[in-house]
Amino acid sequence: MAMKYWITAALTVSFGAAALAHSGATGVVKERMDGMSAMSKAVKAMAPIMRGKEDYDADAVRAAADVFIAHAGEDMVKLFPEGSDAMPSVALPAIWEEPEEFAALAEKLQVYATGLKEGAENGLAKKDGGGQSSSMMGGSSGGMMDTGSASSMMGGGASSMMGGGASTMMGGAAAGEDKMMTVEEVAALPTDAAFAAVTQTCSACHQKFRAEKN
Ligand code: HEC
Ligand SMILES: [Cu+2]
Repeated sequence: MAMKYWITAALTVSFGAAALAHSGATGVVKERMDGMSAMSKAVKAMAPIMRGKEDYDADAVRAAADVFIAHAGEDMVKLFPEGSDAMPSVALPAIWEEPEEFAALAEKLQVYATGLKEGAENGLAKKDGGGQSSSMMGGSSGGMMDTGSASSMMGGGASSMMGGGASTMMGGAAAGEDKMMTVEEVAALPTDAAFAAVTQTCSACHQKFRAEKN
């Protein structure tokens, strides 16, 4: 269920992007589009790994995380100077009407991508080969967000994590609720859940601050 969920999120992010042409974009608009496109490529490159279709590769995860980190936070925000929404940009004026929320999402991307990088050795929640992540699965059940420990975040194991916890968390993120995890909390997640948290942040921002199509 949640597996399907993050795959959908990843595809939305990357395919939504592919359709956009940025012919005619110049200056900061071109610069931010290039940054976004680089992130979209990184998301696409991760998809087969996160699905378990390719061998897990922590170095590749860290490389992708670095791409997100490089284009997030303040580095992203500064490429959106007030009023820079003329064609061919599909940036919405909401960016400058609610600058704190926009900046918070850019920051969230930075924090989650940093957590993704730091937890790159965790591996996928569901994997056959008994990697490190299996040791994280046995914890007692507990609130997802109220403690920072990996075991309580895992609740009753991978299935409850992926079935309930993650989707609740992601749903909250999509709704723009601000329950932001810390770097440490994200780093304690199975890597596919951390990746889902990252791509959900992309989608949350696009939903609110980017026109659907150009
Ligand atoms: C804080 C908000 C925010 C976050 C987070 C964000 N984006 Fe964007 N993204 C935008 C906005 C706004 C635009 C539209 C820019 C424009 O047209 O001027 C955009 C545009 C894009 C585009 C189209 C680029 C083009 O050439 O026109 C792609 C692709 C994209 N984002 C991918 C991503 C990915 C992948 C992530 C996450 C890893 C992400 N974005 C995170 C706000 C965000
Ligand atoms: Cu473009």
